[in-house]
Amino acid sequence: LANAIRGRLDFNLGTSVLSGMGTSARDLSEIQRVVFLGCGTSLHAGLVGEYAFEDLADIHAEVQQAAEFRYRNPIISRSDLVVAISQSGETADTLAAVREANQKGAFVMGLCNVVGSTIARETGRGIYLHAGPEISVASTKAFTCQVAVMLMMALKLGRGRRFSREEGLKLAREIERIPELVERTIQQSDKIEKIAARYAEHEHAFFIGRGYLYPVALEGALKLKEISYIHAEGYHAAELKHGPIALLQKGTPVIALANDIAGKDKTLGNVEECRARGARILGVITEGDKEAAEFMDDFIEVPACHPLVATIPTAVALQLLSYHIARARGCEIDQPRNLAKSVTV
Ligand code: F1P
Repeated sequence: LANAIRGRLDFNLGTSVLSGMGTSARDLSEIQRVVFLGCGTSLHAGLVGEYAFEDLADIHAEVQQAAEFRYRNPIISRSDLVVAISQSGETADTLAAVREANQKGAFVMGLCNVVGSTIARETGRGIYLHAGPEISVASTKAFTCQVAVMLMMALKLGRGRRFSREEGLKLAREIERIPELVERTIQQSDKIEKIAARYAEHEHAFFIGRGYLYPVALEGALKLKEISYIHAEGYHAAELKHGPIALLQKGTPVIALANDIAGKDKTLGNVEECRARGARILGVITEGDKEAAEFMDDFIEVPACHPLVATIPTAVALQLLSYHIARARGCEIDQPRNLAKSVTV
């Protein structure tokens, strides 16, 4: 993670991240829309990218499922920046989408971890994450690095659009804190292990979040499914009552991402609705937030930080939760059944 951040936060010259993209600010000034593409964890990272680009860079951004790209007739033009996100750089659906976007003349770049991978080569320009080798099948540090790099890109492109240089520097300093925030979250591993033991026997779980934490809720559910084989679904907190709430019964685990950021009160309201149906609530909250802690049966604290940056320690807390639940269930964590590191067909 520190590698992904290092050397890219040069805000005075406006070059570091852009030079990593193999392009110039002038090329990018023509861009009208940013389309993020990915599968699985990379798709969830793309959703954070969408929020960050709109919020920080004031550019129309959207995430599209790479898996569906070739089965529709997606509208992509020369004024689109297409960002293909892939840890392995070999995922077949993402690669097919890259080829189609290339054909349509879009400005296509890759966000890959594996140097020299097919997507990295076929995009021609892009950023390597330098997240180190992902030993386990389920993507973990690639997600946090993808998010960190996209925050930096959004910050770079947004300077002078949405915020002043001073505000940009403030957020840059927050991004620089990410390794420390993650370290502090990892230090809670023993506490998370004890909490995990209370959730390891269940066969279903729901993850809820809103705003920047919505994609993290999706990713938390995916990690739990992948490595512990618990049926887990991530929902926007407000979507729960549009159907899924019917599934809640006494003891059903609901993991509520209720960090102290915009929308927290609404999420706490949703927690109350779940509690009224007998759900057991595990909250992820901001360190020292006594008000939020009151709503929870159990809680994991993550350090206070900028809402965009909070996505990263929160994701790490959920990765640790899945890890400990999977261990308690005796699952093979690094090589989960039925999963391949890169899905090349
Ligand atoms: C996409 C992905 C991973 C997942 C698993 C299967 O990979 O869905 O997110 O954890 O490894 O593939 P990639 O395109 O990011 O390499």
